[in-house]
Amino acid sequence: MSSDSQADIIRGAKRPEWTPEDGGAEFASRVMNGVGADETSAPREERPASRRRELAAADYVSGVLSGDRTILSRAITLVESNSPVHAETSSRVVKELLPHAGKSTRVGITGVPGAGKSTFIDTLGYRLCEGGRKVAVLAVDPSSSVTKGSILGDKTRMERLSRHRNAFIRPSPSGGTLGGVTRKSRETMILCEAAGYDVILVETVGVGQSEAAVRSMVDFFLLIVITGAGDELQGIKKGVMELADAVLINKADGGNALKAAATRAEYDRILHFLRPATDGWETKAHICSAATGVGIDEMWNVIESFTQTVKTSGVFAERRRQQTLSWVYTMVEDYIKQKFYNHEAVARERPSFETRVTGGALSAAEAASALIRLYEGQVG
Ligand SMILES: Nc1nc2c(ncn2[C@@H]2O[C@H](COP(=O)(O)OP(=O)(O)OP(=O)(O)O)[C@@H](O)[C@H]2O)c(=O)[nH]1
Ligand SMILES: [Mg+2]
Repeated sequence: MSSDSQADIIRGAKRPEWTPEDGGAEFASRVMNGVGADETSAPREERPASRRRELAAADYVSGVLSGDRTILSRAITLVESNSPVHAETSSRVVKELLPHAGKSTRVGITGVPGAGKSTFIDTLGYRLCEGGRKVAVLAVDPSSSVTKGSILGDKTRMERLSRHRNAFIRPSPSGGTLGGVTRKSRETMILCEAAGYDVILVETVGVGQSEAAVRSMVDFFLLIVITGAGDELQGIKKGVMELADAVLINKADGGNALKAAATRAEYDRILHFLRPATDGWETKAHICSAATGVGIDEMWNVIESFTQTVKTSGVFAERRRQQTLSWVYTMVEDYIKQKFYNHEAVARERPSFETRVTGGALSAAEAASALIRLYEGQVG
């Protein structure tokens, strides 16, 4: 690849022509396109056999365990696949890797667009990698089937981290419902852990719906905000604040530094009245600049101190148990939802029901029960 086109890619102006597995050695970790919906249903064996030999479950397992990032990428592509052809191998791989997973610190990061989530991940992740940790970055974006590969633009923001040999960056899987995306992200997390990544940073990309999903798969949930109290503060839903184990006021640099201190006090006041997200842990506000690096180490110290506290109290293990259970039901719900919306009669009749409901001819409850009757095959 010429250095020109590489620069284009880094600026986000151009998509790389390589796929995760074929990526050049110039990138220690590869920011890859998500698996597109069509790509998933048209599996990879369509590629020339010489380039893409099918791997058996055992090859995936041993490759991931040995930390082979090419195999790890392929294993993730496998678990992200919606194709029934891959389902069996995929579930065998996950099952065999499960006992080797679970030892990382899982951190979810949310915040309004532009708050600096990606920049924070770049700065923190790079420091952790330099300190000898292995960092995997995932994104959860339920809308990514539309804005496919949106994290690619984040390459600009995670440029330093993406080049570090201890880092692995994986964009949001695309296609399907939030439940489906959550399943894929959880399984991706397990594969990364089995490959030796000991810090998993998950960025929520979609606004509004992915917070709870990400909260349900991480140990520590961080809300990144920017300076300015009052109106801006009100813009953040109380519900999201209640999920957070820390609020981080970013961009505390230049003329913003003083304002950040005031914002922090304001958040602390509000947090004081909210129910903490984690038993035995008080959610507090902190300050950093992801751009200059001020406050980043302190934030990591908070995360470590959190982990220690909840491990000692047993809250950590209990949360992970609950998360595993909720994972089961997320998958069940996802399955049922998909069946419902893919049901022929339901799909055919939905537009007409929607017109009648919005036009006032039917109540919402009537439309719902009629659709359910259709689904259950009862006429009338
Ligand atoms: N001054 C300053 N700018 C920052 C800081 N952190 C991020 N930025 C800038 O803020 C903009 C948004 O940063 P991102 O890291 O992309 O924010 P994000 O929250 O990931 O945004 P989305 O992924 O679009 O939701 C970029 O122009 C960054 O350079 C900071 O600490 N200080
Ligand atoms: Mg971002």
